[in-house]
Amino acid sequence: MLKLHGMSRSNYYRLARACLVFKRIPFEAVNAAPSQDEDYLTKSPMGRVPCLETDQGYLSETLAIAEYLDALHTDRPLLPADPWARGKTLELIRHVELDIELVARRCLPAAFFGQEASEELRQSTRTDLERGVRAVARLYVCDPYATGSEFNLADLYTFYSFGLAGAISGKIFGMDLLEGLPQVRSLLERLAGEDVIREVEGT
Ligand SMILES: N[C@@H](CCC(=O)N[C@@H](CS)C(=O)NCC(=O)O)C(=O)O
Repeated sequence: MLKLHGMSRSNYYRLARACLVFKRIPFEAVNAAPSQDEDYLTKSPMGRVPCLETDQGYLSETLAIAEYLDALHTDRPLLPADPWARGKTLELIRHVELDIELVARRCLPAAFFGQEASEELRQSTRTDLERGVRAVARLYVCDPYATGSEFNLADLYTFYSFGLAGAISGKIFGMDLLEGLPQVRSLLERLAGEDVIREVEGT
């Protein structure tokens, strides 16, 4: 049986967990924290969570895990089969991850762990976040789901990335990340009611 290593505090772990739940693939949850121990680095080379344990070995990186699960079980696809729709879905996912989530994360230690963030870091983070928001605003369809009529992996990335990025930007800049993205605000409300998210979030 597949084993998902990670901890529920991690938004990426919950995202990977949501992929398994959505696809109705049985798995065992293994509690693990990020670690630079040699043993853990053989499973996840940057020491991050989540990672997936399979009969063939370990797989890190949530997008790689999602694509693996989708190829392993073709029922209930996470990514569209149509090449264009798939490309557009992955394009949105990458921009959400690289230009929203990872940008906001620069200020995560200041937002949640009492560390200092210099004025320069705050400024560059805010500028880059605003640019990321303008970028994804051009890509979201939100009719009713992130990329159109079907729920897919972009919806899961939206839910799990915007939750964290919104919390960080609210705390550090007093900024409402969704102000320029009313369509995403409504989407997030809809997504919170999806069975898969309710199951993973325990709501
Ligand atoms: N790109 C990775 C990011 C995963 C990630 O950043 N996980 C965090 C927990 S939410 C972590 O393990 N951080 C520890 C670290 O970066 O050393 C993925 O898609 O899985």
